[in-house]
Amino acid sequence: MTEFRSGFVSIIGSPNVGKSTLMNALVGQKVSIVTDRAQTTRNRITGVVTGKDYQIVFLDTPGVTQPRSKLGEYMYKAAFDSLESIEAVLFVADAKQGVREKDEAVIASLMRYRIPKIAAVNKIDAAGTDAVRETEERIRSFQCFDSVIRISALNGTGIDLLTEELKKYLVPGPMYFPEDMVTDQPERNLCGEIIREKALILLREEIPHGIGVSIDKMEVRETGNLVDIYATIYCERESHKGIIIGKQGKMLKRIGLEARRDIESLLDCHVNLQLWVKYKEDWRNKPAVLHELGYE
Ligand SMILES: Nc1nc2c(ncn2[C@@H]2O[C@H](COP(=O)(O)OP(=O)(O)OP(=O)(O)O)[C@@H](O)[C@H]2O)c(=O)[nH]1
Ligand SMILES: [Mg+2]
Repeated sequence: MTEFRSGFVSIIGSPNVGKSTLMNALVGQKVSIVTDRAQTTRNRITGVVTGKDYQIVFLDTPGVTQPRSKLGEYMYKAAFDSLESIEAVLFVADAKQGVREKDEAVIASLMRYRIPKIAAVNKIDAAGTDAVRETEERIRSFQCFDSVIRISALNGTGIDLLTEELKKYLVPGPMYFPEDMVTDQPERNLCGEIIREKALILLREEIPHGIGVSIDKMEVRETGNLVDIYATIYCERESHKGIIIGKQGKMLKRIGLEARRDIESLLDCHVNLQLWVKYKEDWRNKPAVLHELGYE
């Protein structure tokens, strides 16, 4: 019998390059939220892939940027702390954007860690051949990557190849999570993230970055197949409240409707979702609020 092999792989890169989309593709299920905006992921999110004789535990991390608030510092730390005691790091670049200064800064930071490094050149479906080649060549020129693989996290190109490559770095070890588990996030957190995703997608302008979601109560009704969820969307400016609620409450209703649909399929039951909006000045810099929203 072959020995069981396992290991942790951190997914690191600049904001918006497709790290969360990639983790969802690797896991085969949506465990991390995705939007077209930078700084969507705020926490380290675990995604688990289990095969007959192996298990890979992926850690999706917030895009690396210079922190501008206490929340930003927390996100930066979540990304780099994930590099402790792992088997490999998966660096992601966006072929459409190429290797920018900020991507180079991430690579430079990674070079300090003596762990195997794999690079994924993502979004090859949307970038021209020259852009893909240039991005790949530039990444190779750093000479710190064990391999560089072209992928499209969106349509699945190269995902199997990437998984095979990553399997090489697993070591004999335990099954860290039960084989049917795809993430260690409690349902409560997943629900909060789904609401945040819908709000980010539906709201434009400056507001989204200042949004936080707390699940205040989640209760199964005694009558059966129904869960009541009470959640609050926090914003950091008084004026944002009205925008999130919208004319005659339309925006909040839409956020609630779309979030409820996803939460129902996640929990596989009916959901009664009640959303509130509260203003908490500059909450991204307040340790107590950050703690309340799960950014510890
Ligand atoms: N065309 C194309 N778009 C992609 C691909 N992968 C991701 N995207 C898009 O890129 C955007 C950002 O994706 P995310 O997965 O949220 O990126 P991220 O790196 O996790 O972003 P942060 O969490 O903010 O750091 C979304 O609009 C995705 O749909 C891809 O392979 N091809
Ligand atoms: Mg992300």
